Amino acid sequence: MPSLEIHAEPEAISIKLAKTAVVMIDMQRDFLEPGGFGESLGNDVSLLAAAIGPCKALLDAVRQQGMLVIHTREGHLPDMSDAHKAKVERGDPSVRIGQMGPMGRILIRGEPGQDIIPELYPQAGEPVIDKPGKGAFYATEFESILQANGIEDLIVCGVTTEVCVHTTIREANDRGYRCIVPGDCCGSYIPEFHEMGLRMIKAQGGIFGWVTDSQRILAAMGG
Ligand code: TIU
Repeated sequence: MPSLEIHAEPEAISIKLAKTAVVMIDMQRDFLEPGGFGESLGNDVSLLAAAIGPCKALLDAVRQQGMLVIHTREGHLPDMSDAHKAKVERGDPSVRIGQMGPMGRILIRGEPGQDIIPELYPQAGEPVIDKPGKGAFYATEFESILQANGIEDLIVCGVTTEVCVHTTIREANDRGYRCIVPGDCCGSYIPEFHEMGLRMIKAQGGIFGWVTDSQRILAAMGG
């Protein structure tokens, strides 16, 4: 597989396709559709819809290149033994984690709401990481999959920019992975946090990583 030079801020970055994974963070019905966890927290979930099209275009292109695609889903075991009290009892949501909503029990593995939206559904063979926390590395097999595949760099997409995407990028950065973030493939319920989240990644010489967009990645692939 070839290398690619991707235009990005704070500077262009060269990646080897065979050593780069595309990570789709938590593109789940619980965050993107009404009646799920995101809405229970008081959010307007329609704000995340803009990321779906760019993610789909990127997925189509990287699958054609044969790149490794990994999906994550935030969620807990049905007995909630992996859900900290501090998380479950947080705030004043309309429906708490584990309680029944229109898409099944909120943020519980195996429930319809916890699954990935149909538009971005994983293809056969693509790893799906169920994670109890905000970051993809905490209490999951994510890093062992990266290591087994010789992955050095990550293209990180998903929701929400300043929560699970940022936590994963910070975890990855500390473990030596270079993170490239197409901003239009991410989204937040709080638009200014999306903007600031992207600025935080690329500031100070790229303190957490590189910020680009789906068009610049597709252009680098010749598409
Ligand atoms: N609430 C919020 O913005 N996000 C989360 O709770 N999880 C993820 O970001 N996936």
